[in-house]
Amino acid sequence: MPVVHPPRRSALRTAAVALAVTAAVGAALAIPAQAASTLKDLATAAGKDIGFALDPNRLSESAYKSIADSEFNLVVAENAMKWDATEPSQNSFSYGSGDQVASYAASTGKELYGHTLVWHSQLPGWVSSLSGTALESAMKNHVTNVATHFKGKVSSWDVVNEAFGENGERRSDSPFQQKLGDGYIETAFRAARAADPNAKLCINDYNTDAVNSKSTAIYNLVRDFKARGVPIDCVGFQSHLIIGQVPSTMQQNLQRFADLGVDVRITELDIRMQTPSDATKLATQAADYKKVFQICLAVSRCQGVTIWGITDKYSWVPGVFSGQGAALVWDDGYAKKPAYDAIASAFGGITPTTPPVTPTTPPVTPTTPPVTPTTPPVGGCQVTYGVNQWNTGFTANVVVKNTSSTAINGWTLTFSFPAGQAVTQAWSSVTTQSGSAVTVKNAAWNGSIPAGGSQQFGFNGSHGGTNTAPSAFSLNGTACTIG
Ligand code: 9MR
Repeated sequence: MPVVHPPRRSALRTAAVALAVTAAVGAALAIPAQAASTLKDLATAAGKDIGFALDPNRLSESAYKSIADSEFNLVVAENAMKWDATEPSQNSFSYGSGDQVASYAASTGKELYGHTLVWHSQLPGWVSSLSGTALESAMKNHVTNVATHFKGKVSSWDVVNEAFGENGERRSDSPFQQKLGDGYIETAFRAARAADPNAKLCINDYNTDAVNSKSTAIYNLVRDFKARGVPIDCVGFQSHLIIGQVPSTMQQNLQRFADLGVDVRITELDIRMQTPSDATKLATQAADYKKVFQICLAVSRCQGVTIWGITDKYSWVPGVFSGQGAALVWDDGYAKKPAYDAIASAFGGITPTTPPVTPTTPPVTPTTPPVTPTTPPVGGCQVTYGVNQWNTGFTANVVVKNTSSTAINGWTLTFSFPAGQAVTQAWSSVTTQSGSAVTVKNAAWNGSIPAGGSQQFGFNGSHGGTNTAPSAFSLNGTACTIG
């Protein structure tokens, strides 16, 4: 009976690290012991990722490291896994900085997001000088090597970044587009799947947050890939925004992608303003940050929000948009801006389930199963089983809703696979399988389901060509309806 541990986020380890570091930061900054939960605690309790773009060279700065450690459950390399860093000359791979990011993720219990395999920018000159099969082979070789190197560490990859132009046409200044034509995206996704079948594969872009020509072009690409069985699991919306301009159609946009059967994620959030900042602009920015988080919370397939850095001091914005900046959540001196509390309030009503920690709390290993205090009978439940599949594999996203009038504290969901499917890797749960019978217990942090509320988990699985969905689910022994 394979025992499947949650790979995306080891909740207990994360909680232990978070709380220990929170205490340390609190001491360093003289925050009272009963200081509010960190953003990481809040996001984790809500079942969402909260990420940041890391420059590993900044970890030697104690304020940077303290915030990085305590406020985020996901990390992405701001630059360290890009082509110019990982393959500066042909077939000569250098993973020094990327490995630093991966080690940081592992040592702090954070999910590691991969950015990015194929992009026209930060691309060494030797790549753009190739064409035809030489370029295609070099692209496949790059994808294969990098995805293989980080296999088992990176949960999701931005396989292709910024492939589209503003009017929905393919970007014309990409050597891949110019020399390989439209098919290069599919080639890259197939190579990534072959190299790391368990990583989720995403396409990522900017100015796609609203329903517009560019996002519709990506929507059409995803729909086409799904129809033809080309592997794709997720879509990233960079969300490099300007204060006062969170698109009114953003939630609708994310939802329409989710309805195609892919996960969605805000991948590079920052919200810039004309500098200098003032109280009014910062208040607008705070409200905008809150809106973006609320949108992700409202779309069940939205995996989370990644902020493109920590401090305004190191943001890319002023270097590119002259006279603009102050786009992040911590200012140049690492003070929290109003956006911090606004993000926390977006998670309002979600109480972190992490227990209070004492200095003597022993370290918790990632393999420790969650403690399920009680599993009272459930009055009613609904299960929504969403699947995204390819030849012999699939990713399932399962939402468990408590339709009764009493809260559930600790849950076990059982179901049977009808067609020989097997779970290979699960997250946000502890999942076991015996024959066709699957038992899913809540993770430590998602055991509570308020009346009318829901929790979700997911897993990767294999199938033999037929992937019929389970026909019945029981929650704590009670049969659920299927949503
Ligand atoms: O933040 C990154 C900055 O340090 C780099 O100089 C820049 C080079 O292109 O890339 C920045 O990150 C970009 C990301 O990789 C893709 N989306 C846009 C981001 C901001 O430019």
